[in-house]
Amino acid sequence: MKTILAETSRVPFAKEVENIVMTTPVIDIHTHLYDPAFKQLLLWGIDDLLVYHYLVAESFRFLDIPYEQFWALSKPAQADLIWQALFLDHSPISEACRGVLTTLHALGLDVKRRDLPAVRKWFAEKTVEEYLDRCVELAGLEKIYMTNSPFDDVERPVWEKGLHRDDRFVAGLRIDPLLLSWSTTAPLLARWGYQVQAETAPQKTFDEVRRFLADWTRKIEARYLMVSLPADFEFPARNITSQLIEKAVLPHCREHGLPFALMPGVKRAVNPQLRLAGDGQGLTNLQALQNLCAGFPENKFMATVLARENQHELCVLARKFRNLHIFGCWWFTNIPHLVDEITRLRVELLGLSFTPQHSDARVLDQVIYKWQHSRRIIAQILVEKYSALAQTGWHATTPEIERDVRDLFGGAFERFCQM
Ligand code: RAT
Ligand code: ZN
Repeated sequence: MKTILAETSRVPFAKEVENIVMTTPVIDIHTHLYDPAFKQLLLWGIDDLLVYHYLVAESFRFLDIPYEQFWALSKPAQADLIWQALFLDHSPISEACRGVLTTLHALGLDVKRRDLPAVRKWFAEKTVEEYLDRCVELAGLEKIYMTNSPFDDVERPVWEKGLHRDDRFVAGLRIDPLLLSWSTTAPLLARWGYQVQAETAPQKTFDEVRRFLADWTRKIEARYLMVSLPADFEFPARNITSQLIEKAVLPHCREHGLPFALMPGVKRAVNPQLRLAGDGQGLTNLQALQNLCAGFPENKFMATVLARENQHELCVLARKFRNLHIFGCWWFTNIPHLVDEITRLRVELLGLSFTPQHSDARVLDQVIYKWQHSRRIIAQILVEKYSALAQTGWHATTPEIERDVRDLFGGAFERFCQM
């Protein structure tokens, strides 16, 4: 009798938690989407969904055409090949394939017909404005963080000319070329009027890099600075990356009260022939992150790591340093199995003081599936955790659960930024 009662009282409770998690608005703290003012930089629609680099990599497991021949094709022709290889010739059960179908289904399209031309026709009738509203609504987004690079030749002129901004989009200043390719970036900065020297780096160079960062922080109203880092990243180290971080990036972030987001663990261009799809991952020595958090307590750091094997260590680091905010299941870790594992690790070690997910969407429509899939897993974990509390006699109330979910979906992150 007791068990039956416990079971029946659990069902409405689980439903309520699920409902809160599925409907609480999300602040998506890292994407590759753009404010529509950037025109063609904001990708959307079925062909862009199909040529997503996650799917390109998967399709080459089956395709036997030379890489160059694939890249020479038009986008719809590439999409046709990927559709054939990954959706028609085999069942689309990988996470990235499933994502396309979750998205189409949520939009009300009949995926069982397997009718790509009909899907294309449906998209052709949409305008970007109405479609953006629809995606934001279906994904339940409150804000979308962009990845903004002054080093991108298409993006930079838009900022320089000035734009009327959509206030759903906020900026993150991405600085990979500055920190990782100094020898080619220094001449660029010099051309843009900053007095930097590529070979020797006197204090004046670091001051000028700070001036560059301040100019762009102001121009785009950046909320944080961000870099992805190779798996062998070390700090401190006798190299220009380390010096630039210590003498330019960190003082800049302190002065402007901005977090510095590090994303270590990527091995760029493991197979260059796959282009954007050719990056791999590796284990990082997180001592570097520890050194940063411990050595610069006045700075705020954000981190997400690519290797599964680094996830536990990252949680432990976050327990030690309140100037570290961990976020997202990044890229190859954004698969249900690892989202479940990593989110459990984090909840059990950190409670609610982290951000479980970001979408990393490159194509607008992807926010629909990335958030739907992640929300389901997060809901399941929270149901279990609140149920475990209930067994002690501690019943989380609806307002408490709503507060907790708001924290996980951007509240904790925004508080961290304001600290
Ligand atoms: O997840 C991705 O789409 C990757 O290509 C990367 O963009 C990664 O997220 C990054 O920000 O470097
Ligand atoms: Zn990214």
